[in-house]
Amino acid sequence: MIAIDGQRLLGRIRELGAVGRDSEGRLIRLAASDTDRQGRDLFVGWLRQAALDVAIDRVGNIFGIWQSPENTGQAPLLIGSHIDTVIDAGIYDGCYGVLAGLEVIETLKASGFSPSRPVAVAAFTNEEGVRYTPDMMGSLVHAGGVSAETVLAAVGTDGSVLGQELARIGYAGDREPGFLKPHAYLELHIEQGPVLEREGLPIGAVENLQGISWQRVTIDGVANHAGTTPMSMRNDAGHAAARVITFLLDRTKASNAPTVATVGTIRFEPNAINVIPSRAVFTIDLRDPDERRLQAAEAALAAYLELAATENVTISVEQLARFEPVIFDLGIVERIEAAARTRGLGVRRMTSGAGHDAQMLARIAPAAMIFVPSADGISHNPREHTDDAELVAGANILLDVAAQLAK
Ligand code: HGY
Ligand code: MN
Ligand code: MN
Ligand code: MN
Repeated sequence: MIAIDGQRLLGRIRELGAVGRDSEGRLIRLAASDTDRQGRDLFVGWLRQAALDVAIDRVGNIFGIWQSPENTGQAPLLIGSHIDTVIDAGIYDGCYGVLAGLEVIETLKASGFSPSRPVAVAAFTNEEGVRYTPDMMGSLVHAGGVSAETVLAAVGTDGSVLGQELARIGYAGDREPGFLKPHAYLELHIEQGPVLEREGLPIGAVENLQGISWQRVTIDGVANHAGTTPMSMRNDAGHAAARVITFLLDRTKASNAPTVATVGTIRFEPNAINVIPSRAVFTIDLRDPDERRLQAAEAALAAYLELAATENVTISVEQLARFEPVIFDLGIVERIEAAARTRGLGVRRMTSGAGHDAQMLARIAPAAMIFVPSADGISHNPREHTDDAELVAGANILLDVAAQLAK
């Protein structure tokens, strides 16, 4: 059985993981930032070294395509993920899947394998959604879920405009988004959760992915003096926010359902120790594998926001992203399981708690994901870790399934 060049893959993961460190050593490559450009430049350099055709579309999605005159008319097998990161990130989230995709292509090329169709690797723009919302943005455009114009006009948390930033960093490409219609899509990713490690399994065959609802809540009250204003006479945006957040998290925890709720950002205005907040702005990340349960959680939140608004404050909600749960292609899931067993690797089917580009590509092609374990289930954290042997094993499963789908 052919196998990937593990040292080359691991070396590239570490080399890309060193790009975009701030003065405190934190890894930050937010979409279309200068550090994102550095990561992109490194990746494109590797694509060119591998003699792949490089294509960049208008929203900055990068493709490395291995094609021959014999197969260039066929729909390609696409392997992808992302190389943008969250703030203070680990080095594996997204990058592992992109670099493993490149590694698989280089290994297949070197082995003399001649695919019946092109094989391409993609790094999609702004999967993380930290600077611009929604997340999985580049793959959503690729799948036709939103127009390039809408996305290029997106205003970031720093007031920047995505289209201008992509042009500034040299990644406003000329290809029309969606130009590459995949025959099938594969994504290899760290699990970012505790399941595989807890069960001592090296491979996850991901069969579905939970729905996601991102909202921004703005609560407006009246700034007043912290010392002179009786509690009964306050329009306290901070107190209302605290009540909504406590309700949401306590209710979700008490439900014992798979639903998860996160309030990851919050800010008060004027944000002074002795001023009753006039405004509170916070974001909500709600997820559930079941669409009905997700809708029920959204409805409960909406009802409570109505209630909170009676506390002399006004409340407005902006929906930042909303994606339904996704079921992946059973045929590919079965290939992943069979490939793992052939290599003597333990495997189980599982749900993805995290959002991924695969959930967008699943709209236009048969798609599935391969997971490898995350130490302590930690991710979106510099402690993110997966053992070298597990990283190589996952990439070999990607190789085997890719070879089958490209034959
Ligand atoms: O939020 C997510 O699940 C993804 O990592 N953007
Ligand atoms: Mn990711
Ligand atoms: Mn992520
Ligand atoms: Mn993700």
